[in-house]
Amino acid sequence: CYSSEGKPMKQRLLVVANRLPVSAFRRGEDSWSLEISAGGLVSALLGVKEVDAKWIGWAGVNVPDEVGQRALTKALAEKRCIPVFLDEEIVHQYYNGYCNNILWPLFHYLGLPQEDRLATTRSFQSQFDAYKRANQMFADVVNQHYEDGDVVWCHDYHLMFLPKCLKEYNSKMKVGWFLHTPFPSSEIHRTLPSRSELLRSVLAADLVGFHTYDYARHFVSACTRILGLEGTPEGVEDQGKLTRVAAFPIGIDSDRFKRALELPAVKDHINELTQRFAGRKEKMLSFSCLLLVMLGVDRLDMIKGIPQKILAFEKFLEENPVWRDKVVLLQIAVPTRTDVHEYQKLTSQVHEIVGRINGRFGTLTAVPIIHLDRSLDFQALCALYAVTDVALVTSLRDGMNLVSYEFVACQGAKRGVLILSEFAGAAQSLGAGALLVNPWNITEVANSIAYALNMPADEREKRHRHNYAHVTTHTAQDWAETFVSFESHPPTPFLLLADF
Ligand code: ADQ
Repeated sequence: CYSSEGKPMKQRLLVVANRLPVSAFRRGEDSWSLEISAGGLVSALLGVKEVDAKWIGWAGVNVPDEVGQRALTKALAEKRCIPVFLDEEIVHQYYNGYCNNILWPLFHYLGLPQEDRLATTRSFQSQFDAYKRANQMFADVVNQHYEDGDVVWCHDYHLMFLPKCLKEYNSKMKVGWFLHTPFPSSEIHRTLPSRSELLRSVLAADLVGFHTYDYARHFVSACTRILGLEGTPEGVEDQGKLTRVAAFPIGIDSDRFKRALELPAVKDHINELTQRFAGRKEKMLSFSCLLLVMLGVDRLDMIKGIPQKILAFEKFLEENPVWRDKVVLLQIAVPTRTDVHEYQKLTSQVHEIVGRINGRFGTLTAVPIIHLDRSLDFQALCALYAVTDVALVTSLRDGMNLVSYEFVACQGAKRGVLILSEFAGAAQSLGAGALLVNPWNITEVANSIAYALNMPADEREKRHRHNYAHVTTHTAQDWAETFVSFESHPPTPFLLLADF
């Protein structure tokens, strides 16, 4: 595209996600304050060159009145954001219901909560109708702002119905869809009552992306087995129309972490943490550092396997008495979906297990587990990653898991060990450097903790070097750029028919 002066024009990109990258707080009838939430997706898109991106999504607040809606729209425009207004009822049915109660557990192989299963079955249809209505509302807003030549990039399981709605508005619109969670085996997907409608809606997109080849293959298998369509090396074909399917593993903005470690405030944090655990100093085996900290940083969600991780740590303490007062597990868990019964139960369960283990192995001066139900600011998080000796990422399933990447990015000096679930997408990229574990097998995880703590320095160095090279060369910016420029530079087809 060229401007009237003959200069190349930036490609316009409309990013559509359930949530905008800002939180809105109402200060008066027509006044709002906004707080940017700097997530992976935001920094990924900030780094994409030659693209002029705008965000479309829900601001996370109910704004029933027109005055408030107009004022919020204006305030958001300055941040290049465009709101979709959803009322409380639709949020309840679409977001809490269909997205978080049905698709999220299903895509992570967790099924539905036993006691809610029948209730969910009964309310399924009304929640799916709300899901479609909400997706149509997103499509209406995209359509109002779309200009010829724009690329529309839809994100995640909340918006699987969106590609179809958009193509109904304009079949020439260029539409991509990316899933941040795993796409499960077709045997799991086929249990979903709306299985075919969702697949067909996604297939309306021109390009469909996943974090790993396995998820992409599962998706293609679901289309061939459930819809009877043809899988090709490039994707899925339906009556001559090809939807390209490919793997686009996400990364992080590793430079942001490197820069943070140079900040005086982060260095102060690191010193504070080092002193905080000074009482546990002990020169152990291969570690030249004196502080033995194991770290878990997760959203407090069933998929993250927090209870399993803590039970594995208990097993490790049980079987390795020599380490009992020399190692501490810091588990930082940000509460999410706190109004949902299952999540409240998870929180109590974690508190109960931590209390029991601390009672069992703690002393008057120290406890083996420090568990915090809270979020940490970016600088504190970087400092924690930097002082950690062993990171424990034991998700039961995870689309990718960026915490494992962030830990590696902050370990320049320390060469700490990453223990990583084989069920996290990250296992495919960091598998050669990490110790891979089955998070359901607490004996295996406990043995890996012991192995990590005793690992010779040269092995730690080798493993770290592998992971660090990957994290710093496969960044969030590369991820976004590859997806957006896919049409002009498609990579080698990866799906061989023999694979499915
Ligand atoms: P999430 O499930 O949120 O993302 P993850 O990829 O680990 O999982 O990202 C979590 C982010 O939240 C990280 O940037 C981390 O630093 C931050 N975070 C977590 N706990 C925190 C705490 N206590 N304090 C402060 N920050 C905290 C979904 C999918 C993932 C996929 C991403 C991106 O579930 O599998 O990797 O999207 O596609």
